[in-house]
Amino acid sequence: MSLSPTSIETVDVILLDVPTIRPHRLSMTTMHRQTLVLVRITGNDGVTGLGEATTIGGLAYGEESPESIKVNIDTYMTPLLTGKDANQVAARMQILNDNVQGNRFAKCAIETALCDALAKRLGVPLSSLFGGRVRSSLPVAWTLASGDTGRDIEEAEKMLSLRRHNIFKLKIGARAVRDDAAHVAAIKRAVGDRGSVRVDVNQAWSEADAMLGMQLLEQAGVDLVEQPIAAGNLDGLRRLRDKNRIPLMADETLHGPGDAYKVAQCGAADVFAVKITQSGGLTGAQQVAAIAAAASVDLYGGTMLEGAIGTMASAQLFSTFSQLAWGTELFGPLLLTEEILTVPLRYRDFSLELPDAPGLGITLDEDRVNFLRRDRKTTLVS
Ligand code: MUC
Ligand code: MG
Repeated sequence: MSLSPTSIETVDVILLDVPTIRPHRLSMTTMHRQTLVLVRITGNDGVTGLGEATTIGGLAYGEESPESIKVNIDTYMTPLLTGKDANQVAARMQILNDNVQGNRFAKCAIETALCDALAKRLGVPLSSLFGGRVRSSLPVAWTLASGDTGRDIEEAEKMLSLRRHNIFKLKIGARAVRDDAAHVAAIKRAVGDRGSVRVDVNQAWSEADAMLGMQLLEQAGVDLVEQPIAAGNLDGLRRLRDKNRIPLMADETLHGPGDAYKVAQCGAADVFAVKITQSGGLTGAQQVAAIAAAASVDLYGGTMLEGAIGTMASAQLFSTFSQLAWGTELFGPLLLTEEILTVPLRYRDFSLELPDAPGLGITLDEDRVNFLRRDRKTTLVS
């Protein structure tokens, strides 16, 4: 089947401010709300593709903020896209990469929106553009990050009884190592063999802290330690791996295939947390997975706590990975108080199910989106 060229007419970026269901504490920030960055690209055939460039905590986590993503797309990327063929996704991304340094999250949202629209025009799920699915549902972890041990245990019990999650990732690193280890050990004792307990330190430890922390966590029965030390310290990550049995996962260290290659070559991680945004898009994330496969590194499907669009875009790609040994953490929409889809994503039996409809397979609830958008007041007035 051949597609006739479709000219890109509009690229819209909107910010939605959505409260979280409880404070979400990471070592570098505490979130009370999430700012979803949504991108819509519409062609002259009237087909619209959706993408998302959401990050965590303004500039606390990554180098792009919601506001910088919007201004950079509006000012620099949209003029490179409008009037060009929407169906030549690789050509569109090449022009962006030739003219715009960095800005991986923004590029991810644009690539996702172009792929969503192309898959809709072809009448296939987005996963078909990346080789097709090898699984129709994905295991989904839940992050325990209330900051309170008792509350975290209650939350884990609730998730187990709902059969929503049996993999728990604990956010640590803000407290002293021994205090954090005691908090994790109490949760692991409560969960027992009913679930997997893992930790994410978000770079907060020194190498010496990490050496102690990983030993205490291994004794506590923790299955995986994510990004214990600074993103750029590959030698340190390798030394930690050499001296500990507990598997080590790289997250902030990975910004696309170039980093994945270096980490694999240095032997700095047992597992890659693949994120579509940090990888600069779906193609970059697919390349990270290919490097992992070539280097016998395990995979985990990561999140930037995106809403439904970024979560489903990630799920569509991760469904094509031949191995996904550590599952995913695609729970972002469940952390938010507001639903922005006409039909919510389907979480059940500890997994997220993939829809069969074309493209991302989701439909935005435009009334809710309009209600939540940051510029609503100006929109109403103008
Ligand atoms: C991260 O560092 O992995 C993923 C889950 C969560 O709670 O935070 C994110 C970011
Ligand atoms: Mg992480």
